[in-house]
Amino acid sequence: MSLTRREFVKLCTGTVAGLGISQMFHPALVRAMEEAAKKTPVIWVQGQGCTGCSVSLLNTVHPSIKEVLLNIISLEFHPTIMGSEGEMALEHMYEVAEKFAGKFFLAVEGAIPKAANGKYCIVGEMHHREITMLELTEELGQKAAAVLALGACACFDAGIPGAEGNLTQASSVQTIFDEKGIKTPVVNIPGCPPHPDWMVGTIAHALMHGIPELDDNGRPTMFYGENIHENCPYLKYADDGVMCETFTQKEGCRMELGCKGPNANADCFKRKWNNGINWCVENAICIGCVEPGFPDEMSPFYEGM
Ligand code: FSX
Ligand code: SF4
Ligand code: SF4
Repeated sequence: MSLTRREFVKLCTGTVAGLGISQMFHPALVRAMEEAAKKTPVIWVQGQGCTGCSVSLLNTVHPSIKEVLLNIISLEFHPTIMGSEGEMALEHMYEVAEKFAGKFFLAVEGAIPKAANGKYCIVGEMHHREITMLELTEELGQKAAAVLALGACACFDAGIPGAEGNLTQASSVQTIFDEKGIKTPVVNIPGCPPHPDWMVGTIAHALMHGIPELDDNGRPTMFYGENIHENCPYLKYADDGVMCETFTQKEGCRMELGCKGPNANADCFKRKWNNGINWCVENAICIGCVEPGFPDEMSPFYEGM
């Protein structure tokens, strides 16, 4: 079966009658994703990151990670969760990239260091030759149908590895592509880490309908199209000038504690995290992890304490 884009967006945003946000991946959508995934492999590579993006993916609840890995994503390579390793795994990855050239999706987690010819991030070794994240990104990136840049580190200014100092010249996927003239489309899925739904949902959309609508920062508008402050449950306190002095205070806006919600665009306020249980602003503040310039331009994270 297939869903129209409109139906998919309805399912993703939970606007179908009777479908709550936490149940955003409706069984019909899961079946459609299973069909689409049979044709399109995903290769997932990791550069400079903390593996938090992968850990976040493993926290997906609707659908479960078991469903995602066994039925939805034809994941042919993933350094953290695959059973294979070493040259055998790399050979398989290159074979898939060759066989499905122009058709597979490349997921890039983490930044790509350019300094020292990429030697700060070695992803493996083949025939006694070290393979850098830089060359892997260029080689596979040229062959992919599209690249999903996962996490703040793979997007914009390369997140935490790209923060002030940046001795390794950590760079995002789009930066590398611009410098090398690689035209493969890049979808940015920022966040440190990104919400599992943002990753699974974007991959599902790419598999079924192609690249989703993107904003000026290359992010899917279906997940990053709304401002956190404008939709925050604490907005009424902000408007009334009622400010929190501590994180434990239940009533009051967190702006004076450093909240970056006014500068952040993502649907955390309604999607929430940890299977819809809570989100950053409820217990702390938004640090603007989905925006270009994170973390330097969002620092200091905490204020007034
Ligand atoms: Fe970066 Fe991914 Fe931040 Fe970590 O690996 S987006 S450091 S939470 O998770 O790349
Ligand atoms: Fe805006 Fe943050 Fe205050 Fe919410 S807590 S109203 S996002 S400044
Ligand atoms: Fe990132 Fe802010 Fe969303 Fe938390 S609330 S995940 S810091 S954008």
